Amino acid sequence: MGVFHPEPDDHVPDLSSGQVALSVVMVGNIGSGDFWSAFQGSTEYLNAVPDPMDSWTKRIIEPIASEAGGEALFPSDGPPYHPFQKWASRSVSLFPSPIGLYISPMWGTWHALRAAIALPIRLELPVINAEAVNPCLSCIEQPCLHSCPVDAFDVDRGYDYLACARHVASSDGISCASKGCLARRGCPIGRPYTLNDDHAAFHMAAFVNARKLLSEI
Ligand code: B12
Ligand code: SF4
Ligand code: SF4
Repeated sequence: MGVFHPEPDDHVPDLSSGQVALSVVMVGNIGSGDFWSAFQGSTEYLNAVPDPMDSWTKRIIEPIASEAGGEALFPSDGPPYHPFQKWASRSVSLFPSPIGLYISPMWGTWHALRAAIALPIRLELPVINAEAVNPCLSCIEQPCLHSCPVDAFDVDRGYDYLACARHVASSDGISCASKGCLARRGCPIGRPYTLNDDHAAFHMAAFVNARKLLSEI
């Protein structure tokens, strides 16, 4: 997705060799497209191993990172988790939205972050669009905040993920479970990049089945 040069408040760890990370390459997917079809062909998906997308990503990215003399970090490493959304916004035009997800003026919230490759060399940075602005600033109606059937988003309280998970797991939550979050789908930005139904349902099932969450809902 992009590259950035870490500053101390990015909290990028040193490599295990002790070298300082001078560049970080962010790896992610936008929408479903080739990413989803490639994943569906992976042994991890076909054999239904636990956390198949994370396992597949690690198998593919780790050798690429080490061949480049670097080290791969993953969004699921933790807790504590690495601040992947902040890292991504340092490398490409992404902005916080009122529903916690980061948004691009081009593809809306329809990206996911898969890995970060920390390198001990200073890469030249690609040009990013410095004129890009957060689309939420000119979004008067903010449909994302009014589309959730259980009002899981509250500007003061934040995101009530338990209320969300209960709804998604219930018979009333079929739309969210099979096509993805209604609040996310309510956003007018980047609609052509909306996840396809299989892909959306895969992530919603993973969210509802998250081991820790299961004990709470
Ligand atoms: C923990 C976590 C969750 C927890 C959130 C717990 C909470 N307190 O709210 C749970 C399991 C509920 C969750 C759910 C989802 N998450 Co999440 N999550 C993470 C994770 C692993 C760590 C976040 C963190 O602690 N960051 C570090 C701290 C320092 O930063 P922070 O800004 O304070 O982090 C807060 C927010 O990130 C927030 N958060 C995390 N996910 C979500 C989702 C929503 C909708 C909201 C409002 C807030 C939120 O919770 C964090 C702690 O308060 C990140 C990956 C990563 N390493 O960043 C993904 C991540 C933020 N999640 C992501 C996504 C897409 C989702 C889902 C939408 C997945 C799905 N099903 O499709 C769901 C939401 C369900 C829905 N309504 O659709 C993406 C966001 C991409 C983007 N466009 O910004 C990330 C970056 C993962 C990825 N691989 O790309 N998530
Ligand atoms: S609906 Fe409007 S406020 Fe909400 S995420 Fe989309 S652009 Fe931002
Ligand atoms: S998945 Fe459904 S219940 Fe959860 S926040 Fe989105 S719209 Fe609300």
